[in-house]
Parts: sequence; structure tokens; C-alpha cells
Amino acid sequence: MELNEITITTAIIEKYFNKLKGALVSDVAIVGGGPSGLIAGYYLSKNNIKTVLFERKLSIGGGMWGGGMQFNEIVIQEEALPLLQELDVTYTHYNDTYYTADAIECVCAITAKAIKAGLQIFNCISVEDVMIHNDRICGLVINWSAVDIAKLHVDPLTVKSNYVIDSTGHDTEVVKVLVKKLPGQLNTPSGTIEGEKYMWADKAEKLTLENTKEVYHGLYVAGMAANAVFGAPRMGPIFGGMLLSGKIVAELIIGKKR
Ligand code: 48H
Repeated sequence: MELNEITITTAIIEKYFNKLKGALVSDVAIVGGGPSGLIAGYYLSKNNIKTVLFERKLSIGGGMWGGGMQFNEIVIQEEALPLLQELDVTYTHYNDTYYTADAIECVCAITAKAIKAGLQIFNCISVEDVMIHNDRICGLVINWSAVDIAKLHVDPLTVKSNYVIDSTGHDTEVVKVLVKKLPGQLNTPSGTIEGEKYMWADKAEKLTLENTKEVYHGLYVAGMAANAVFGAPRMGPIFGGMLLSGKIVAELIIGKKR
């Protein structure tokens, strides 16, 4: 049969808009498709919690693709190995409690598992604001990233969600908006973003897990965003903390829903 360009176009438009319509109301909306957001999406979806993820860029994976300084290998400590096993990521022992994995395989394997578990991922969409009703975050304001890049004056649209995870990494973009709109109301010692600190891998990895929590009613931070919000150090290209943080935030929300 001869291929028809209009059928191809119609198929894409119809299927995409059905996906987008299905994502307008969700249990959990994740902002940022780096390691922590993808892992959170995997565990939430696996537990039958309707979860959508918005990623600004064309590609998901955040800072994981480039390993350290574009050497595409990542280091993972022993504590995170069960996660790699569950996600079918190949890893090798380096020494002591250090393991390494191919950064590309990591992104691809985690993403594939998350999508198969039911996570709906929307790339090329940026979150630019939050919806708050009765002192609780209840949705996100989204727009095409291309609109943002081109600085076009185009109004955004809104999605509704019971919980939001800010996994936007160093920039803590969702929390930043919240702090701007509602000064002093963040659940941190200063009531605002404490700011990411210097490099100290050991301390940073431990604190990432502690800092993964709810910072405003319905809004959670995970991954590097958790450390930036709570004023903890950075850790460089070791990814166990990012992966475990994604699992912890999923468990916190699953616990709330029980
Ligand atoms: C939609 C957005 C928006 C927005 C940003 O940076 P990430 O990889 O995040 P984490 O926390 O899962 O992992 C951090 C890790 O990659 C890292 O940088 C480490 C370990 N650094 C240590 C160090 O010392 O430097 O991913 C965040 C994602 C990115 O893909 C962004 O494009 C996306 O969030 N994003 N998506 N709307 N407003 N802002």
C-alpha cells in the first residue's frame, strides 16, 4: 500500500493529543527528567499512581548523559546497587564500595523501565509556574520550551495534580517560582531557598537522601534540587544519591496516599 503523508500526520496529532489530554489531571506531576525524576516516575507508576513527567529539553536524562566532564561513565556507590539490578543496568565493580556504569545505558534503561511501568513523559515542555489553591500546590503551568526559547508572548496552559515533584536539578525551578510568589513559606530553616554549597561528595550524597522531602503542601524536592533548596553541598558525578532520592520521594508520596 502506498504511504499517505496525511495519514502519518493525522496519526501523530491524534495520538499525541490523546496522551496530552490524558495527562491534564494526574496524581503526581514530576518536573525534570534527570535521574531523580525518572526514578521517581518509575516507582510511582509501578505502584499504579498516575504520574506524568515534563521535561524542558528534547532529551530526557538531565545531567547523566555526560558522566563527569563528558566522560560518559558514572560512579555509583554500593547502597544504590539494588536499584541498578531492578532496572537491569549493567555495572562493574571498581574498588571498595565503588561501582561504575555506562551513562548512556543508565539513561536508556531507566527511561525504558519507567515508560513500561506507565510513566507518561512529555519532552519539549517547560514548567513556568505553579497552581495553588487553598495553600496547597495543585497543578503546574506549562508551555512549549520553544515558546520560551524564542521569547514569544504566548500564554501557557495548566495541568492539575495532587502532588508535584521538583526534580529540576541545580536550578530548583519549581521551588524558585513558589518562593517568588509566596515569600517565606518554604519548609526550610530560612523559609526560602538556602542555596547549593561547595563540593563535598560524601556529605552531599548522605544529605541528598535527608533533604528529599515535602517543602510546601503537596510540593516535594528530589535529587540535586533537594540539596540546593536545603543548602547542602554538591557531589560531582556520583549518582547513587540521585537514584535513591528518586525512590525516596516516590515512597513518601505512596505513603501519603495509603
Ligand atoms: C521542565 C525542567 C525545568 C522546567 C529544568 O539536573 P538533572 O539531571 O537533575 P537530578 O537532580 O535528577 O540530577 C542531578 C545530576 O544530573 C547532577 O547534575 C549532579 C549529580 N550534579 C552534581 C554536581 O556536583 O554538579 O535534571 C534536571 C532536568 C533537566 O533535564 C532539565 O532540562 C529539566 O530538569 N528542567 N524541565 N521545566 N522548568 N527546569
